[in-house]
Amino acid sequence: MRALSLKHYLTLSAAAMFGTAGFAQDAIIPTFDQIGVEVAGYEAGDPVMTQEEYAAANQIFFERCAGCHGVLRKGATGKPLTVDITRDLGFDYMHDMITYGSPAGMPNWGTSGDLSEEQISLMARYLLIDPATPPEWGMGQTRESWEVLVAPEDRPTEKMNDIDIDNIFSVTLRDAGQVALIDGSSYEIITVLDTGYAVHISRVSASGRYLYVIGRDAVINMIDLWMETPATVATVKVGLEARSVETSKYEGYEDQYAIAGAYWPPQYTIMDGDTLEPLKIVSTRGMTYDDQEFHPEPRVAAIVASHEHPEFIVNVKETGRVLMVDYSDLENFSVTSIAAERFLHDGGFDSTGRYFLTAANARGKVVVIDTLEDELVAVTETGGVTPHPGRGANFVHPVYGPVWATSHLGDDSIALIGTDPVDHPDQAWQVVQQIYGLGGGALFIKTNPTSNHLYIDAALNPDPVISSSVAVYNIDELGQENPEPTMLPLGEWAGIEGGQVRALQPEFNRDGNEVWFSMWNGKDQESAIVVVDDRTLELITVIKDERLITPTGKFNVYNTRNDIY
Ligand code: DHE
Repeated sequence: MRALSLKHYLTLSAAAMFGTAGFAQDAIIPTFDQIGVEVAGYEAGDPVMTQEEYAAANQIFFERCAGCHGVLRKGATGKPLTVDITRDLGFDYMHDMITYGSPAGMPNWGTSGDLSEEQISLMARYLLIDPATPPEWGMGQTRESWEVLVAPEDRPTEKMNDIDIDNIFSVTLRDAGQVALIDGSSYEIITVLDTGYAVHISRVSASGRYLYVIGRDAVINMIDLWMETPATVATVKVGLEARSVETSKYEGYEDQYAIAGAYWPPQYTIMDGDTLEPLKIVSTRGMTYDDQEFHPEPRVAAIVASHEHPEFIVNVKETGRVLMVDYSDLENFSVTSIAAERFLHDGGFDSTGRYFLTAANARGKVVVIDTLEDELVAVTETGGVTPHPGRGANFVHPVYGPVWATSHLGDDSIALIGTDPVDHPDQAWQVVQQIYGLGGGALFIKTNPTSNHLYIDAALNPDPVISSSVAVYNIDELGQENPEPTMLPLGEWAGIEGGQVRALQPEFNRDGNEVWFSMWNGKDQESAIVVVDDRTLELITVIKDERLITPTGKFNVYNTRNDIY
């Protein structure tokens, strides 16, 4: 059953990324005897597939498989699928694996009806031939894609609206290729803006004026919140597939630079913070941190902006390196490469903003980086399966002092990790307590400095009651033996008919007294946003609007720009 929910998570890399993006569809297709594999129904001299089948298989692979296995199939969250492995495993093994899935998280594409028998046979054959390499995306293409819609000199010199900008929520409308800006005070949609495909995250400039959003297709929109109605003032495409964007936050460099990380090509791009003009592109290809073998596809995962130095902190997934990218001199450019752990994914700061805690998710660990000293402090086993913190949650534990928490995609455990090496040195970077949410499939966890509550979703749980509910712990009760969470039945409160609603990503308002949840449903079904009173845990309102198509991530301007979570 868990496979179903994982599939929901992974069926995301869109056609927009590669399928029609200039990807070389013609390939030299070997015959079955050339690859040394027998497949019933085919002669030894038959090609493994036709050119048309190859094009169709490329599309399916990028849409369904690349997020986990990697474009070059070197493996990350999913197993490696290079031909030395797949030819040994053989056609029948892969056919069965694609059909039935595995308890380790491989979705059951066949028995779920997502792929037809014909498509499964095609994909099992496709895996027997070398992966297609999508095109590179260098400065030429990046500059060509760059567009300034409103030049800095034509933008307002003061705020032209009476919106409380700090309390705007930027909400991803995933399958619509849009973001909605919602006023956190009136719950009204201020505007809906077209963006790249399936915006992954929103980040805010240090001043709070500009909002940057990045689609999976690596298109960035820079939105000016001072305009009468906030609108896009610049766009650029930094690759074919991407997940992260951030802006310079260090004193003296506020709003000066933006950075985006790409999954393909594996690289990051530093841009002018006012116009998105691309200034520098740096490849992340290189050696894995441990066995020091070359990796051709080390994807850029989370990026945060240091408060201690003029640096971006860049997670490189496959090589397991955290890069401290110094943006103070882009000509004489320097990067400190910290050997950490493989499969770095998401993460956030501790409450002081000095330490960056990030999940090496496929290794079940959290890596801690000291951003003042630019060094690795700890690699901590979380005790759960596939930690997935989002940016995590910081609070003061009644017994152990300051902690940072992560939930897990693969089980219901929540790890609380001590973050105070000065007053609680024995607990620092250790799991001090494990508590439990509603079930596996948890993606995000959140609290706020003004709150006594810790919220944990279970958005990918296969049970619709659990996936549409959240667990809430009273922080001051965490010192008791076996503390129990309260379950909030958000799905019931939202009153949505049809589909499997997933309550996703708690996000606080500016004042920290309300918490918002996306009620994420299918593209053709009703979705909503549920707003809960943090102090009473009662429903405040349900935001419904036909424009709210597949809302996923939500980012409150104030909390996002100040790293409050
Ligand atoms: Fe995310 C954050 C990658 C699937 C919603 N996601 C991130 C980050 C990365 C990432 C690297 C951290 C960015 C940062 O902080 O700079 N996500 C991936 C994937 O590779 C993956 C597993 C598969 C894929 O093909 O994309 C994936 N993510 C999803 C989803 O299915 C989600 C639930 C819905 C959606 O909109 O696509 C989803 N991811 C999010 C959200 C965040 C995120 C809401 C930001 C959380 C935060 O609070 O900062």
